[in-house]
Amino acid sequence: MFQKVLDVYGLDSKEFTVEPFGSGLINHTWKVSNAEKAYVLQRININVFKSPGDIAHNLLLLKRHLDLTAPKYLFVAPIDTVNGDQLVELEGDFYRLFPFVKGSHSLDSVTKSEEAYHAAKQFGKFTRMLDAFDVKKLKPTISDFHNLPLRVEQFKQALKTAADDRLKRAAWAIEETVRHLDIAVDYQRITEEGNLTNRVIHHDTKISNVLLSEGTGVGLCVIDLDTVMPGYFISDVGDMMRTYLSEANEEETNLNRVQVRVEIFSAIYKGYMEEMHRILSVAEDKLFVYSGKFMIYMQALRFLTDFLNGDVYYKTTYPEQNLKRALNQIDLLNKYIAAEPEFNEAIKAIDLKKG
Ligand code: GN1
Ligand code: MG
Repeated sequence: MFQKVLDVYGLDSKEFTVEPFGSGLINHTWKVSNAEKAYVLQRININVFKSPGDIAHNLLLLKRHLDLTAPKYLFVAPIDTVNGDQLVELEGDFYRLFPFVKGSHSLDSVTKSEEAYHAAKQFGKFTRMLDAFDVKKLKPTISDFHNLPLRVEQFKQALKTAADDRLKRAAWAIEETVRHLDIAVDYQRITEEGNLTNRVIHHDTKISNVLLSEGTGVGLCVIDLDTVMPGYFISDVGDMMRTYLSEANEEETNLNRVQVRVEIFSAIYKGYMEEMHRILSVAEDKLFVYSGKFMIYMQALRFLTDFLNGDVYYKTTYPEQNLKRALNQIDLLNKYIAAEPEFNEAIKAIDLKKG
């Protein structure tokens, strides 16, 4: 398979080492490298991304826009094949090849505030650089991806169809998820009031999706652009809260290790808002703290729904993994809510010189 795919790019697989790369739950990723050159090869999960062509379409439009408006901005778009395509179809699967950014590295977890700051700055910068781009031109690569009311509906549906033993094992998680339904009610109100603007949003802002300079640790760019599509800033900020505040991630089963670190919250706020505070409306600013609740809750719902559905969406390596992930996210949510007063104080202490 590797040879056939690399052929399309004019590369000889015999000259490269190919090894699994990264830790994504959806696509398959490999690093293709030798002493001189390095690439990242990815197979798109077409059960999730039903029209891979839409991803290529979006990235091409964004690349053209940035080539004109910000040629120095590092935008890691797929490499063209020898025929000038951005996507390769092979035996029903779809592949892309990316350049591996020299002198870069990525992290699997946030240990220091500066890491959160640089990452948040890169995600803020990404949306800011594309502020003048007509977001309506982008296709939703996964429809209703962060539509919280729809995720609630899918959860309710799963409750009706789940196997009895799964319902039993998930009883406490279900109770907690129902208890927090007000977060979805808030979302409905916020969107109905028209307080959120559609922007170019990344939708997967985990720390491993930012490349940092190997030498200085400064942010270089964001990667993993499959879910770049129209959306609300609360998705990107919320996913940073979800994945940076605790050093232990969603796989952690010892919930004592799940924490929310207020200094990391401040770093996310500072990094993101330094780029975005002139762009976000006052109504959007006020949703900064809400964004964490929104994303953590939605992820808890999604893991729990997948457990109830018999683990059909997320890759798993042991039987109750999706339930454990849901319990982790519920715990994180409860800790997040308890820390809200501290978050609000932290925001007040940061001076962004709004203007
Ligand atoms: C999936 O594959 P990965 O790890 O980039 C998921 C995200 C979830 C995340 C949870 C397309 O992302 O929405 O937040 O798992 N992506 C998709 O780890 O569903
Ligand atoms: Mg991803």
